[in-house]
Amino acid sequence: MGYTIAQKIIKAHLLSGEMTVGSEIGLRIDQTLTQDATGTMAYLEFEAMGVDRVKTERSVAYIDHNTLQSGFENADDHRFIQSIAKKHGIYFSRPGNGICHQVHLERFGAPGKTLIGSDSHTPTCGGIGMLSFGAGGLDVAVAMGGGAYYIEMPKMVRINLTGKLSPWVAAKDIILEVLRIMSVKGGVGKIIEYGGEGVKTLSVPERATITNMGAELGATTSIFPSDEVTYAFLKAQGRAECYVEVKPDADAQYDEVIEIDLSKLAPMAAMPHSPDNVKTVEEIGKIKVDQVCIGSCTNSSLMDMLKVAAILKGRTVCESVSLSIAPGSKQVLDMLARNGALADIIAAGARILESACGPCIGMGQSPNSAGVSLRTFNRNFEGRSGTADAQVYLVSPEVAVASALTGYLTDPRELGDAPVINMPDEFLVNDNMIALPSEVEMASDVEILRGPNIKEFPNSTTLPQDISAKAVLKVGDNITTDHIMPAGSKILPYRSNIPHLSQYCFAVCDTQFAERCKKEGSGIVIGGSNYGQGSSREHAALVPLYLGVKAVVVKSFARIHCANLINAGIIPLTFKDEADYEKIEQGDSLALYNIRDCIENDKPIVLKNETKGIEIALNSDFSQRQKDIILAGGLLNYTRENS
Ligand code: MIC
Ligand code: SF4
Repeated sequence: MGYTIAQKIIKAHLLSGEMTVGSEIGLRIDQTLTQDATGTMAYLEFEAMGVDRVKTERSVAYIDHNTLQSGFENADDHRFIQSIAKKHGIYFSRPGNGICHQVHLERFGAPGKTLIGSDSHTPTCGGIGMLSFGAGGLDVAVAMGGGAYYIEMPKMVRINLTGKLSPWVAAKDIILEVLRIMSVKGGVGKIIEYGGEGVKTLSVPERATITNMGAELGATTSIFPSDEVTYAFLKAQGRAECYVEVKPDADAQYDEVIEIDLSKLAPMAAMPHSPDNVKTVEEIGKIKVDQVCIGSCTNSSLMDMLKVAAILKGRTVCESVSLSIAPGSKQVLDMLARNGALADIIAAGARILESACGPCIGMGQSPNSAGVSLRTFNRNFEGRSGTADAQVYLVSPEVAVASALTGYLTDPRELGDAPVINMPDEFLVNDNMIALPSEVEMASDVEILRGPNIKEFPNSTTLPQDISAKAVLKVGDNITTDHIMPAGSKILPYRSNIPHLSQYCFAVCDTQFAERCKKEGSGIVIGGSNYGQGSSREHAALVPLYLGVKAVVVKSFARIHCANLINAGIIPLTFKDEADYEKIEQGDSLALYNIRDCIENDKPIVLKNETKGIEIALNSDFSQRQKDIILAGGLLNYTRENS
């Protein structure tokens, strides 16, 4: 039997386990990336592991999330990360150089290699045939130290692309169609591979838009084959030497096959408040728009920006719309500036933002009250924009810019002929904003610069025999990490200060949550299906740990969050019978007796609801490694015990 692309790369990087679906495998990781909002914590964890020099082929620390700097906190954290990078052999992408995924695709990603990043959109590099995963900061720290990255061997899904996109229909519409078909939990436990005749019609940035938003499917990762289009992109980046061909065997077996005829797609939008709430622009109709934001790691490539500039040229943004544009990297911005496209964007009245995440993570540009915001981003979770009652729609750059001109949601096909944009033969390569690490022999001279914002991360203790705690919170399905640990301009600066962050934990669902946990001293959280979808932020586990959460009992988990809970020493448990979710109310007294023994010796786990006098059966299908981590009280304790 032949192999899929992902299976081939996994096989070449397999350190432990067997490639049978559902069993745990350990992978050798060639490259890592961090961004600043998860990076401070990842590097504190890396320090705690006591490794002198990273053991990967390439590790890069990016500064792209916390660039608002409304106080000293972010600038201090940047200096901390820069000094750590210098000392430990990590490349440092300085603030202003761009969004991690865009820059990594341009400058470092390589087909056939593995990458993990402390950001859920790390699969962007799947656009060039790199097997890339979003992970918690601690997993990235372990990989930097030369350790394996563990996942459950996923199922393989093939999305067969046929035909060619019509004018004004974009790569964004392809992934919105996939989201419409599969939903935000349809990708859990799966790797999505794109194939078919339609692939060669898509440029690398278009492929990267698609793999980027595989994160919204809950997929383990997404990947395209590498081909002559990939080669041309890498060559244009001056990196032809890292090209290798990766493609599936002709007889590769897939667990699921989905067919998409590109020529049948129309411009689409994901409506509030979920990326899978997808309809065509025509179906949604002409709603009035207040704000349009173009950028983010999904749609900020040179190609996207040139398209936007060509459409804006000689026109003016509608009087009632605020249009902001954030080119994804310094390379993109520099090239736009040099070829005059930036002037066209400015002349039309767009507000130019720094090459960073910006409004995507609520760092500025919050919409007006109940405002309708069209964004080329990847997430439209409630409140993420910073305005609680904003209505955020996810759209292609074409729909975004057409709507910015008219003032209402517009099918760009109304604008006449679509601009034709070709990929450049050569990108402007200038890596002067990537600071190199110190030479090994000079490393001991590098001083680590720690600001007062950096506090210790919470320590967990070994798992006790019994846990008795109240159900401190009961929530429904599809709870995102933005619910558990919100971001935005007021909170993000404190990513290295868990005590400060803790007051905002679950505030979107229940403003009393943190206080209640503190009063109780411990707690168990009850949730529905796809709990913890969205970002990779391990703060969504570390902060509940700090607040005394001992276990989370839900219908099902999103992959990265589940791993983060285990790493933090919080037990992730699922109902054997989902209907039992109804048998627990917030405030009930719960107990997990003999939990240590049950986990250690594979005995059935029972949750006792002492308030209602009933017992509820829970699943415990942990790997031996996961069991050992939970028993040790988290991955750091486990690593200390085993080193
Ligand atoms: C996001 O898009 O939600 C983020 C902010 O990039 C997160 C990482 C974080 O919370 O720092 C992600 O996607 O992992
Ligand atoms: Fe940054 Fe938004 Fe991409 Fe997250 S999704 S990495 S916040 S641009």
